[in-house]
This record gives sequence, structure tokens and C-alpha cells, in this order.
Amino acid sequence: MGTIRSDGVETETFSHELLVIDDSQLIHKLLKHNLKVENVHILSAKNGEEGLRMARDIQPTLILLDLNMPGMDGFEVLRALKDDPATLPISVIVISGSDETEDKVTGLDLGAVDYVCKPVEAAELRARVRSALRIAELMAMLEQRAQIDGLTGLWNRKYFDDRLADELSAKQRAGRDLSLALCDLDNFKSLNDTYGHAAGDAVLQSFAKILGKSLRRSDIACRYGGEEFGLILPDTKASAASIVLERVRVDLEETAWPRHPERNVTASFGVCDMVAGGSLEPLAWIETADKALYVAKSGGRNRVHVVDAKAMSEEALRAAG
Ligand code: GH3
Ligand code: MG
Ligand code: MG
Repeated sequence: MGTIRSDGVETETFSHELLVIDDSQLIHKLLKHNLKVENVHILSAKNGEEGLRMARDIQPTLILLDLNMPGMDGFEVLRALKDDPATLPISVIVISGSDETEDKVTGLDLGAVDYVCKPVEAAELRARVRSALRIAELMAMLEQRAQIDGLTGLWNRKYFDDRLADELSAKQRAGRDLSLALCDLDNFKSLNDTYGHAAGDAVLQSFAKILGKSLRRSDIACRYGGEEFGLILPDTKASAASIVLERVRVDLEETAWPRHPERNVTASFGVCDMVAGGSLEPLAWIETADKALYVAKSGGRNRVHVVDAKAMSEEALRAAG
């Protein structure tokens, strides 16, 4: 499969990385030749240790693993792959010269998705690789669905918690900017009570669309719960985040609602890009953004409130005595 670049050159793109771990050069050549027609990028490791390293670094979709190798044998490699949370999800097909039932049972029980005996027919190998890739794609899809909110299509609370922790540790590593915003629709209970739950649901869905339209691809919009949303904006200072959120706020306020044209819907936002004492604890960030949201609500709603970073550091200094 090819992709046309903006300069008109066709480049090859692969849907999956496939790692072959085998000590025989001949097998590497043969597998490369046999799998040429499949849409996979084939990488080669010539022993178990190198294979484990590459599996960790590259995270291939599928590994074709030889059993009989000097040094670490295939079963040891398989055990190590399945013991490490970073490589556990990678599908493994064992390709072995042994057709002993005991070896097949051991390989499959250790977590291989398939066991193929050498010499293997090219057509059969291709079909088994395609089957393993289909299962891997389904698993990835299920995993993604479990992180998505059913009503709005935004990421859910679980994903928000995981990503915030990730982003804060990435920030710690690279010293990058990060903004966190919490957002809550105003007087939503009264909207539900007046126009019905279905009208409330439609508002939640439209608000998710407004977020999708206004945020960057790298921003992470989540439904935090009910009518509350959590927004993670990597590489963004709160001053820049507040400009984006102000646009979202106005967009929502100006939306015309077919079910209740006489009633506008608004939202309040609390934004921070640092927390007292420079904490990298997700909970501290959420508390700070939540306090800012409270200020926006108590100040009259329908506004974006950004935490005053200077006041916060003074407060932290005072607290430290
Ligand atoms: P405030 O401006 O202070 O945020 O007031 P509010 O009425 O928005 O806040 P409150 O927390 O009192 O009410 C939130 C309402 O959101 C109550 C709940 O029924 C409604 N809600 C939560 N989840 C959903 C949902 O999935 N669909 C609909 N339609 N309503 C929801
Ligand atoms: Mg609420
Ligand atoms: Mg509310």
C-alpha cells in the first residue's frame, strides 16, 4: 500500500511492524520473501536477547519466534515477553522445527497465539500471520472502546486519569508546558428539568463537537463525569489555553438549540498550568483546576478563570513558612 506525499512521491506505508526472532539468516530471508505481499514491515533479530530489546523499543504488532536458538531459547524469550507489561500485549507466533505435542502445548500455554511447524508452506504462513494481525487489531479496537465515553465519543474518566499521569511525568522529564482545564456546564440540572433528559444529552453531544472543533489534535478532551469535562493541553501555557477555551465558551453560548431556541447554554472553565509548590501529582493539578472552576462558578458562571500562578507561588511560600 502506498501513500502520496505532498511532493508527489509515492512512499510505502505499513499497517504493522512484524519482528522475526531467529538465529538463521536463511529463515529471515525466506520469511521476508514469503511475507512480501502482506502489508507488514519486517524487522529481524538474530537472537533472543536482541529480540527482547527490539520488542521493548519498537512494540511490533506481531513476533515470529524460533524455538531452537543458541543462548536464550524461544520458550525463555516467550516467558520474558509475557512477564514484562511492556511486551505482554504483543502477539507471538512460534515457528518451530519441532512438531512434538509437548512443545506445542508449552508454547501456547506460555501465551503464543499460534504454533507453526517448519517447514511451513508460504500460503499457510501468510494466512496465519493475517489471522494473528486481525485478532491484534480487534484487541486494540476493544481496548480503545473501553476508554471512550459512549454518549459523547470523547475519552472517558479512566483515560483522563491515565493520560494526566503520563503527561505530568513527561513534563517532569522534558520540562514542557502543560495546561489542565476542568469545565462544567452551567445550570444543567435546570435544563434537564425544563426540557428533558434527551435535550440534556443533545447538549452534551454538541458541546463535545465544539471541543473537537476548537482543540488541537494533541489536546485531550475527556468527559470527566456527568456534565463535567477534563481537558489536557500539552505544550500549552494557561494564558494560551484560556484563549482557546474562551473561544469554546463563546461558541457554546452562541449555539442555537432546535429543542429550546429560547434558552442558551453556557459553561464555566477553570484552568491551571502549574500548581502550588510545582507538584506533579495529578490530584494536586485536578484540585487546583477545580478551585479555579469554583471561582468561575461563584463569579457568575459562563466564564474562564485562570489560576493566578504568581499568587499561587506566594501562597506556597507562605505555607512553607
Ligand atoms: P452548576 O451551574 O452549579 O454546575 O449547576 P448544575 O445544575 O449544572 O449542576 P448540578 O451538579 O446540580 O447538576 C448536574 C446535572 O447534570 C444533574 C444531572 O442530572 C445532569 N447530568 C449528569 N449526567 C448527565 C447525562 O448524561 N445526561 C443528561 N441529560 N444529564 C446529565
Ligand atoms: Mg457538575
Ligand atoms: Mg453544572
